[in-house]
Amino acid sequence: MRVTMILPALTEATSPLFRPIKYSLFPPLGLATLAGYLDPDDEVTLLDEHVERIDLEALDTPDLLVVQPYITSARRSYEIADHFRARGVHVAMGGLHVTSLPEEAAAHADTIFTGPGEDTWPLFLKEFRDGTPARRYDSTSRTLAGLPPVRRDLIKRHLYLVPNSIVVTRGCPHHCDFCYKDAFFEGGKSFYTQAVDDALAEIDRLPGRHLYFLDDHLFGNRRFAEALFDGMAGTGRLWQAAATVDSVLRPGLLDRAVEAGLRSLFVGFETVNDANLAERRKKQNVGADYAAAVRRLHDAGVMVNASFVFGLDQDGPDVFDRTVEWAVAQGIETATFHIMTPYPSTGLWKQLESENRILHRDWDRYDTRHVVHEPKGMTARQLEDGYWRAYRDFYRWSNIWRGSAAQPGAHERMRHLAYAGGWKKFEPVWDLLIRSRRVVRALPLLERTLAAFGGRR
Ligand code: B12
Ligand code: SF4
Repeated sequence: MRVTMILPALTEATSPLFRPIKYSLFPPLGLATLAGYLDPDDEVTLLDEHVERIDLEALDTPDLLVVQPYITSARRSYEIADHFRARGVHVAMGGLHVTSLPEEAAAHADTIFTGPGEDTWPLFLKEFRDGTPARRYDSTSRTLAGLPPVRRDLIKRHLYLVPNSIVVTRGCPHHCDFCYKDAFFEGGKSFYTQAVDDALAEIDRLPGRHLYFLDDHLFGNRRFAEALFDGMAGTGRLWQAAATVDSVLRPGLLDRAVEAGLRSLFVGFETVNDANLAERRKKQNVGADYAAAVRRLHDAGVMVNASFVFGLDQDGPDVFDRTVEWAVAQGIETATFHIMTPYPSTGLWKQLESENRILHRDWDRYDTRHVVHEPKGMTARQLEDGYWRAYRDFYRWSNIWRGSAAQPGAHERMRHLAYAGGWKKFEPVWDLLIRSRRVVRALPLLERTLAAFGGRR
């Protein structure tokens, strides 16, 4: 059987003028995971539009086309799907956006899948080969036991800065109401892990030193995380991951992660306004000492990538300056800002829709950089302008210097300058690397920065 798998991209990621490095960070792990279930004699092509041009007319006609739309690439995904269906190809579509809006997706696919694919995808493959594929498969049984190895041989490693991305858990134990998670995992478990040995075996298959765990909350299951970190200790890996404020503050776990090679952590602080947290059901952050969490990470030699959301209902026009000021004063190395974006079928979406505050359904603009809802404490204009100002202010050289001065020692100050400066200030250099199609050449530099400056001295 001939199978083509496509991860379509939003327009910005394919722009000939400027391509932000973030689109060349990670390979299409979801599709490479699904490819693991195909037979060895199936012919598979895996295409990622974020890093390669896809000329639909020039592509061969496969027996099966697999498309994974995110909300921001939904329009392009449907265009690709329609094109292949017109050529008589069976189109299978699944993932986050399909799960949010199955009826919308079903108009462009022969078969749709809701939820994670590990249970439904193998069943579909069997039925497809038998000539009896269903129109829709809903995932209910959730396990990562017996997961076939991810087909990393299909990934064009040289096109990515972080080819070694990996996920060893699915979902998260929390229930923030703006998050994709509860809707995506509805109908079954919403947080589960691989067996520790399987996760360690998957890690072993990855070449080089650097890893990026894309798990929503790598520290979410303490027993699993401890065993994983113990298994990784002494292997010389350097890695980055995401976890919550409360898990960082819990004694013990962070130290084991650092021993195992953790060098930078993505933390969802979300807001400096406590009143927002309860409203958005981010209960694990309520009353948490954010400053203590940053201190603890810095003391352990871990850099912080802080994530913040603007435009929550308790935010006024002062939120941008307050957030940037707080982040700079803590010496946070990198920050990601987002405009609050209600994804269809989340709790937040349902609330705003019932209040008639959803401005439009142009999914292209649901990219967390455009205002798509009617804010409460400011105008949409103030929100969008404030968002861009926050990025400019946070990454100003004067603030990078100030941030570095807040670090505990000279070593950390150097690291701060190298990492924060390198990340945002050299975007044109990243752009050049992307164009030369050799992004992976920057990986040793990232590894050296993490190795030289990270960890406990
Ligand atoms: C890595 C990542 C990125 C990377 C690269 C994505 C990539 N190459 O795949 C980058 C940095 C480019 C990125 C960018 C963005 N991202 Co992003 N990203 C993620 C992240 C952290 C991990 C994705 C991943 O690899 N998961 C692991 C794999 C194994 O799971 P999976 O891809 O979902 O695939 C499984 C299932 O979905 C299903 N499945 C998927 N497709 C199909 C198809 C079929 C036929 C079947 C059967 C099953 C199936 O089976 C797979 C195996 O279980 C997720 C968070 C998350 N936990 O998913 C956010 C996430 C996907 N991103 C999100 C967003 C909003 C964005 C941005 C708009 C953010 C921004 N402001 O820039 C951009 C634009 C994305 C775009 N191109 O349109 C949202 C999506 C919301 C939505 N409803 O679509 C998420 C969920 C984060 C969040 N919490 O809000 N992102
Ligand atoms: S902690 Fe993060 S991943 Fe978990 S539900 Fe909240 S936003 Fe989603």
